[in-house]
Formats: sequence, structure tokens, C-alpha cells
Amino acid sequence: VGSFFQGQPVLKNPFLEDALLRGYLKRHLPQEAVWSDLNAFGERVAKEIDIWGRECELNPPRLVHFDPWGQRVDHIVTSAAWKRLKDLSAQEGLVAIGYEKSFGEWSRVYQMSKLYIFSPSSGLYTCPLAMTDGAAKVIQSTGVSLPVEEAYGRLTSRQPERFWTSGQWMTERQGGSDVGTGTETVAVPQTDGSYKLHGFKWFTSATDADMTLTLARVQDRSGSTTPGSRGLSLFYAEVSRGEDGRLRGIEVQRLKDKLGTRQMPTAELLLDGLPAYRLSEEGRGVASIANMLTITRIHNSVSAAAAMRRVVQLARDYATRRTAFGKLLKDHPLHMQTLARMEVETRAAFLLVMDVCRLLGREESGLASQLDVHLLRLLTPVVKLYTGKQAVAVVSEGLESFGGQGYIEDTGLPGILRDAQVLSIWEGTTNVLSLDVLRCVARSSGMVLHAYFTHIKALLAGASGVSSLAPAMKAVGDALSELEQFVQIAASRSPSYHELAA
Ligand code: MFK
Ligand code: FAD
Repeated sequence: VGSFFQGQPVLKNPFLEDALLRGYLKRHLPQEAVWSDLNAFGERVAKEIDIWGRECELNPPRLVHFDPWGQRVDHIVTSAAWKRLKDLSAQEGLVAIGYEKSFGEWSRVYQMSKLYIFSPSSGLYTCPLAMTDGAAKVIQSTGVSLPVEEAYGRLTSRQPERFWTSGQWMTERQGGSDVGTGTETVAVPQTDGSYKLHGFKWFTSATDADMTLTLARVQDRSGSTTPGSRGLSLFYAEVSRGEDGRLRGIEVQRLKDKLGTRQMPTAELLLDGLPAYRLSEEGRGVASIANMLTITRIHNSVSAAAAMRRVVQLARDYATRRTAFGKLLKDHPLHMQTLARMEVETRAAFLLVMDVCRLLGREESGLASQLDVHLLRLLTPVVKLYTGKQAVAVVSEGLESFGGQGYIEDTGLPGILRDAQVLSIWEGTTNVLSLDVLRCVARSSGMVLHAYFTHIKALLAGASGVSSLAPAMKAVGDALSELEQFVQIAASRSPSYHELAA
């Protein structure tokens, strides 16, 4: 009935459509090789990869506990698209670019720009890639060679048949934020220097990974362990099957039934003698996995900014197709104001995220000043907590700009909101990251804050001709003088971050 059918929003090359991304790269990374790669990849995302991501949503993973003859197999069955995304990730160098360092200090910006284009179409494959990147970083920073040298090569490989992904198994039933108290998993030393892990990991995402990094307490000869954070060590374990086809030392209890991120498996795992190698010194587990947290939190922020960008891109396109009250949505000033506000939020998120990627690249290239190091430490939790929250708000607003269609499942739009909701929960909730900010302020005797205000002052000075910025300049100047006193007091007393919070 009726002859009218609304044209749907069309996903165009997300690189070509993103003037801010291109402007940023033009300024910092104008190399032809990068531009042609991002352009070609953007074309693939729009024409090919987006459909794979959608297929992962429509064909979610399932767990097969037993084979037809009653043998326990614990197979996590994933879609063909999910497997294709793994191969694609290797071929496109989505982890490798960060380690090849072909573009020096800008290699991370290049890698993260590619992930930013990819993320909303990736069927959440960005989740295993984040953990893979984090694991490579930890292995690189621990300097341990065997047996992880081979793993490092695989995590950073461009060859699909060689490429591995990693898990990050930290959360247990008692503690996801407070892993120091909540971790019950024990590591029993073996005569050959390796360990066997026994425990229960309550959330493990992209559980079809080839290896994992995880935390456990080393048991002494009497079978006792050290409680608290200082009792935790960092372990490397491979996920493999024995000749009987069963997982070595792992039982997959069940897959989580989740609000979003349904494209990828998140499992509860019983570790029952999982062979493992200790990567950190005993008791240095949390400090050693912190490198992984830095990387995964930056990936999280890239995905948050990317979700905002995607919804704005589609909403802008839709505004050129949908008519209401006799004119296109794009010709309604109030609708355009809504889109403009979303655009501003998205731009701010993008610029903050890219600045953190820039700092990471400088640190990894040995070019970072002390100021850069402080800024990276401070801004990593800040960018993760801020963009995680912002993504939910912007994507929710974005859905409204499609009217009722924004609420309809098979448009693919509601999934963007469901997937955004997790960004503020995993990899540290907002409050836990706020406390992390205080932790790093306390540990640096306030120097990170001083670095931050010095940075802001320098940025504002660059725009000193803009008279409307004068009040901001004054406020930053005042804050800096107050901070100088604070830094002196902090340096003399070394307060804990709980004291600072108070
Ligand atoms: C789309 C992309 C998505 C990304 C993929 C997501 C997949 C999902 C994966 C997960 O969710 S994995 C689980 C993530 N879990 C968390 O993020 C845990 C959240 N909780 C915290 O971050 C807590 O703050 C923490 C566990 C770190 C608290 O532990 P402790 O032991 O009470 O901390 P403590 O004693 O203050 O610090 C121990 C050491 O670690 C100290 O070093 P030192 O001993 O040398 O002084 C700290 O400085 C260091 N540390 C802690 N946090 C750090 C850090 N160092 C650097 N950076 C940090 N953020
Ligand atoms: P809790 O720690 O119990 O937190 C509950 C509430 O208390 C939160 O609001 C928190 O902010 C607040 N809170 C806690 N401590 C404080 C404090 N000191 N001050 C103020 N507020 C506080 N984990 C993994 O290890 N690996 C994975 O692969 C993984 N994948 C996941 C996938 C999904 C889809 C989800 C939803 C989670 C995943 N997680 C994973 C777990 C995730 O990292 C944890 O859920 C998260 O860190 C929070 O831990 P929790 O669930 O124990 O919550």
C-alpha cells in the first residue's frame, strides 16, 4: 500500500568522508603511502567489510560442549565472517603497523587511523586486535625471550596463516576492578620452571584467541599464596588442543548472554591445569600488565570516537534523503543544530584520542620528553573514561536523528548503541579510571598535572591572537601557579592517592 519508500542511509568511504581525519593527517602525516592505503582501505570498509561485520552480528558465536559421541570438545563456533576478519586484520597490518614503525613516531597515528576507519564495521574484531596489540607490547617490554619470542612474531605478523590473537584474562567473579583482592587463580610451579594454572576467569572476550596473558598467585611449597595485589604475577599461556581434541587445561563453562558485543564470544573459563609461563617477577603482575591496559584503553578510545563518527556520517547522509514538513532534514535549522553538536563532540573526541596516539608513538620511538611521558600517563585514563561516556550520549542522539528507524533492529543502527555501552565498563570503569588519574598524580608528586597545564598553556599560546581565549589563558595561568605550590607540597610529603582524592 502506497508507493513511497524511504531511501536508506548509505555508508560511503569513511576516509574520504572524514574531513577532520584527512586534515589531521595532512598536517602530521602527509606521506602518499599512508594516504593511498587509508583511501583503499576505506573503500573496502564501505563496500566489503561492513557486510562482514553485520554478518558477525547476525550469526553470533555459539558454544558446542560435546561432540555427537558425547566427548567434551568445548568448541566456540564463530561465523565465516569473523574468521575472514582475522585474516584481513593480518593482511592490512592492523596490529603490525604499530610495530613495524615504518613511519617513525607517527606509526601509531597511522595504525589508529586505520582502526578508526575499521572499527564500526569490524564486527567487534577490534576487541581481539586491542588485546593482541596490548600483549605484543607487554612481551616487548618484559624483554623475556622464550617461549614468547615466537608469540610476539605471530601477534605482529601480516601473514594470515601465522597471525595470532591474544586474550586478556583478568576478571574473576570477586573482582574485575579490584583484581588485586579478587583473583583466586593459583599457579603451581612445575619442575621444568613452567606453571599450571587453576582458577576461574569470569569474563574472557574473543575467547577463540591463540594465547592469553593472565594473572595468578604463585603457590609456594606449602601450597600457600600471598594475598592482595603484591601476590599477583603475570602469565603467558597458549590456548591449544591435545590429541584427544580437548582444550589443554581449559573448560569453557558458557558464553555470556550480552546486551551488545554479540558478534564476538565472551566466555567463562575454568582453568584446570592450564600450562603457563611466568612473564613478570613474582608479585609484579599488576604493574606488568599495566602496559597492556595502556594500549587497550587507547584502542577503546579510538573505537569510541569511531562509533561517534560513524553515527554522524550516517545521520548526515540521511539528512540529505529524508523529507519532513516539505523539506529535507538538512534544510531544518534545528535538525542541523543537533547534527552540528554531535559533530563538535566527535571532533573533540577525535583530536584528544589522536593526541594520545601521537604521544604513544613518541614514547615508543624514544623521542618523548619528560612532559610527553607525564601527559601520556595522565591522558590515557582520561581519554578512555571521557570518550567511553561520550560515545553512548552521541550515538544515542544519533539514533534519534533517524526517527523511528533508528530503533529498528535490522537497520543495524541499534547495534551501534549497544556496542557503545560497553566502552565505559570494560578496560576499567569510569570511577576506577578516575582513581587511576589520582594514582598517577600521587605517584608523580603532582608532576603529571603540572605537565598537563603546561601543555594547555602552550596550546593556548599558539592561539594567542584569538581574543575569546583570553579568559581561558588566565584560568590556566592561575591554575599553574596554584599547582606549583601543590607540586612542592606533594613532593615533600608523597601523599597516597586516597589522600589526594580527599
Ligand atoms: C574495542 C576495543 C576494546 C578493547 C578490548 C576490550 C576487551 C575487554 C578486556 C577487559 O576488560 S580486560 C580487564 C580489564 N581490567 C581492568 O582494566 C582492571 C580495572 N582495574 C584497575 O585498573 C585497577 O586500578 C588496578 C587493577 C590496576 C588496581 O590494582 P592495584 O594492585 O590495587 O593497584 P596499585 O597497587 O595501585 O598498583 C600496582 C602497580 O601497578 C603500581 O606500580 P608500582 O608497584 O611499580 O608502584 C602502579 O603504579 C601500577 N599501575 C596500576 N595501574 C597502572 C599502573 N601503571 C601504569 N598504568 C596504569 N594504568
Ligand atoms: P566491579 O568491580 O564490581 O564494579 C562495580 C561498580 O563499582 C562499577 O560501577 C565500578 O565503577 C564501581 N567501583 C569499583 N571500585 C570502585 C572504587 N574503588 N571507587 C568507586 N567505584 C568503584 N575482563 C577481562 O579480564 N577480560 C575480558 O576479555 C573481558 N571482557 C569483557 C567483555 C564484556 C562484554 C564485559 C561487559 C566485560 C568484560 N570484562 C573482561 C570484564 C570487565 O573488565 C569488568 O567487568 C570491569 O573491569 C568491571 O569489573 P566488575 O564487573 O567486577 O565490576
